[in-house]
Order: sequence, then structure tokens, then C-alpha cells
Amino acid sequence: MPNPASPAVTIVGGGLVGALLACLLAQRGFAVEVFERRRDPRVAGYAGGRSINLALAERGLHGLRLAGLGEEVMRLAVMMRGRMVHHRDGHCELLRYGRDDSQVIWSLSRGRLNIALIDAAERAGARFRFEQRLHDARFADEVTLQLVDEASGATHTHQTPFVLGCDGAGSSLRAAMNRAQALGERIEELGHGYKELEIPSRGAADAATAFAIEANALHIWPRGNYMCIALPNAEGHFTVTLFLPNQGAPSFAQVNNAGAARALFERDFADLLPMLPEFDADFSGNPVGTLATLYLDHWHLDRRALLLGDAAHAIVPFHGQGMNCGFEDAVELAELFAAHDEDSAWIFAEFERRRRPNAAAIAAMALENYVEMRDSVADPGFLLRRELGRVLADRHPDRFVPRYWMVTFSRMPYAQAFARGAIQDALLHELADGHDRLDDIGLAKADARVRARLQPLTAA
Ligand code: FAD
Ligand code: E1W
Repeated sequence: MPNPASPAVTIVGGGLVGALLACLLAQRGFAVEVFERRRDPRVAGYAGGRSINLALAERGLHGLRLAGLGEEVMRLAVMMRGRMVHHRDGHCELLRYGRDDSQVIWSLSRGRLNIALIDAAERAGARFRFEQRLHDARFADEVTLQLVDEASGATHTHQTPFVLGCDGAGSSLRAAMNRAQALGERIEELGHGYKELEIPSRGAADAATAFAIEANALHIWPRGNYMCIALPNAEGHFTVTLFLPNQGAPSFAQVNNAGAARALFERDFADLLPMLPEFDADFSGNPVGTLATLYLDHWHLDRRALLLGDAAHAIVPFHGQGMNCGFEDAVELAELFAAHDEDSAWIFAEFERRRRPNAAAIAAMALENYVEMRDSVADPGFLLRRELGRVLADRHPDRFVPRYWMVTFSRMPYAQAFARGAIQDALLHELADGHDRLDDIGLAKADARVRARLQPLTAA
């Protein structure tokens, strides 16, 4: 039960990060109140909009386990063993993500996950106020939130010593903070957008045969400057996402109606198109989403407001880590609140100090991964380095760990994964540049360099 002596915590945004944070804080005895713009998804059905399915990896799963949701979430999830690459000529290959089925990722419905988190937070004592949209905030000695009741249109205020902003990439709290004190906001548009389409379930009674394509994989159709992906859903359908430049050929500027889109798919995604029976309606009805990286110089306004999750550091989705990173934020902040008696200014500054390098690292890695994802034709040098990387990873499993593994299957700080990845990449260049074949590269020299440059992870 909430301890009446504990301070009240006000959260704006009851999405994935806000609901997990509410749960973790309520479990630690805080009196939590969450203002969420949307209707209660348990009553209204989930009006999630963006990205219906999400990939959950070790970092996010850890946060869910701490909230007591590990088992419930596993029941809602579909295992993805690897990426299934669909080549232009129609043939597919499964590239395993990890060593075996202990290193996999999970596909989850955003809506069902959000509901599970809201339920758990309420069970722990948090209070959700739905259809309450933050309109503005005034920062005096206390914070005054101006909220709009979306059902009636009425405006009311809520006073609180401090507020936690989990209201996503388009954060209203961030805008209000920025008016009080410049946050140094920089938004870097990727110049590519996305559109969601659906592969329906085959409707078979037996879940094992319900999937139109391999269920336990993340499907990718890489086509150079653009691509499609598909993530399985527990009910047997897949959410397909087309990622495409906004300008140029082909682009969303040019492919701006169902007819043009159909022509693009007939040419470039011929095996996918027949699985999309509602293609025209999906393409016409679903919006083009924008993709950008958000950089801020400040995540908090002294003791009065802190941003976390996408509100603080939205990233492009190509590593499938935005939610996972936001869940790490929630865990870190809840631990700081529970372990320290310092005032909120100290906690917010410490949170920012710990999380900023990691948010910056995953932002950079997510951008890099887009190029690797969509380029099916890799140059020979890249292929040789990748082959050598596999050999070194086999020979030094404690030292040479593929960066994707460190990001996806471990909880090593992102900044450390990024730095180790850079050392590994430099090593591969030193050893492989100027060679055409793996056999020409001296492994004794390679082993010595790995030992000199990469400390064992267990000791790190
Ligand atoms: P959100 O989930 O956006 O939640 C914000 C909440 O605040 C919402 O409930 C919203 O209604 C509410 N809100 C907004 N404004 C107000 C207001 N003014 N007043 C009150 N409430 C408000 N991440 C992964 O880890 N794996 C993936 O596979 C993955 N795939 C993705 C694919 C795409 C195409 C995209 C765009 C993103 C993907 N992400 C993925 C990233 C992930 O969606 C985000 O990182 C995650 O949703 C961030 O959670 P959040 O709670 O910070 O923000
Ligand atoms: C993952 C939206 C999304 C989500 C993802 C991933 C990708 C490409 C995208 C990265 C990946 C899981 N990835 N997949 N295969 N290689 N890298 O691992 O979440 Cl576009």
C-alpha cells in the first residue's frame, strides 16, 4: 500500500514508459498519479496508432520482471529467433540473432503491453486519470499543470512540487519546460517515413498454422534505400511496416496513393503483396509516420520537472530499442527515488548524468542500423570483416562480443556497448584491410590484438 508519508508523484503520459514508471514507484510506496491524454484502453480499445507491434529485448524484459510482469508478458509474446531476409528473387534466409534459443527477442502488441502495465500499476496503488491532456505548465515555487478534460473540453489545474514527463516524442511538458528555460532542443529528421500495413491471420483454429509466413522471426525485405519489415502478433497476424524516403524515387512524395503503392510493391515486394488483402485500404487509411532523433541539452528543470523515455530522447526505430531504453530509464529513476533522500533536483541531475551517455549511444547505433538493415548487397570488405568477426567471437567469447548481442541480449550500458563495438570494428579493419580471404589473415596476431584491446566482459 502507498505510504502516506511518501511524497506524491505526478506523471504526465501513461504510455509504455509512464505506466512502467508508475508501477515501479507505486510498488516502492509512492502515491502516484498519472494524467493520460487517451481514453482508458481497457474500456475504449487501444487507440495506439503508431507501431502496433514492438520488439522486446533483455533490457525491457528486465524492467518488466522488476514490475512482476515477466511471466504475464511472456504469455503475450511471440519469440523471434532471427531476421528472415526476403531477397528480391523471392528466396528467404533466416539469420539467427543469437547463439541459440536463449538469445532471442520477443514481439509484443503495444496495446496489450500498455494494458498489462496499467493494470499492474493500479494494483500497486497508482491512480490513472484518462482523457486528461496536458495543455501547459506554469513553473513557480510549485508546478501548476493545465489539463484539458478531453471528454468535456473543460480545463482544470493540478498543483505538484514536481512532474515527470513521459508524454512521448511530441511531449507537451517538454514544450512547456522549454518556454520556461531553453532545453537546447534539436530534432534531426531522418528524411524517411513509415507506413503500417497488415498481414491478417489465416484464421486457422490451430495457432501453429495461423501464420502466413514463419511466425518466429522478424521478417525483412531489404531493398537498398528502403525496406519492409514484419513482426508477428500473438493472434497470428503480422504488422508490416514500409520504411521509405520522403523525397526522391521511390518516396512517399511520389508513392502517395494506393495505385502507385501497388505498383511499387508489385515491382519490389512481389512476394509480400499477395499477403496484404487490405493493401489499398491500409495504404490510403494509415498515416505516414515521421522518424527523427531528438537531442536535448537538458532533461530537467531544476527540482520541478524531468523528461524521460521518448520525451527526452526519441530515436529512430531501427534497433528496436526505443521502448527498451525507456524502460531502463524508468528502472533507473525508480531506484534513485527509492534509494535517496536527496531532493528532486539532485535525483533529476543524477538521473540525467547516468542516462545521457547511454541515450546518446543507442541513438547513434539505431541510426547506423538502418543502413545495415536495408542494404542487402554488402561490399566484399564488409563481408570479410563480418566473417572474421564471427571467428574472433568464437575464439574469444568473453572478449569479442558482437555489438548487436551486447545491445540486445545484455544490460551492459549502451555507451559501453557502443565503445566496445568501435574497438572491435577498428580491430577488424586493422586485421582485414588489404586482404581478400580469411585464410590470409594470421589468427595468432588477431588473438594477441583481441587480448590486448578488449578486456574480458566478466571482469568489466
Ligand atoms: P509513448 O509510447 O509515445 O507514450 C506517450 C504517452 O503520453 C501516450 O500514452 C500519449 O497518449 C500520452 N500523451 C502524449 N501527449 C500527452 C499530453 N499532452 N497529455 C497527456 N498525455 C499525453 N521500441 C522498441 O523497444 N522496440 C521496437 O520494436 C520499436 N519499434 C518501433 C517502431 C516504430 C515505427 C516506432 C515509431 C517506434 C518504435 N519503437 C520501438 C519505439 C517505441 O515506440 C518508443 O520508444 C516508446 O513507445 C516510448 O515510450 P514512451 O512512453 O516514452 O512514449
Ligand atoms: C531488432 C522496427 C524495428 C524493430 C526491431 C529491429 C528492426 C530492424 C526494426 C533490429 C534488427 C528488433 N531490430 N533486426 N535484425 N537486425 N537488426 O532487433 O527490433 Cl526496423
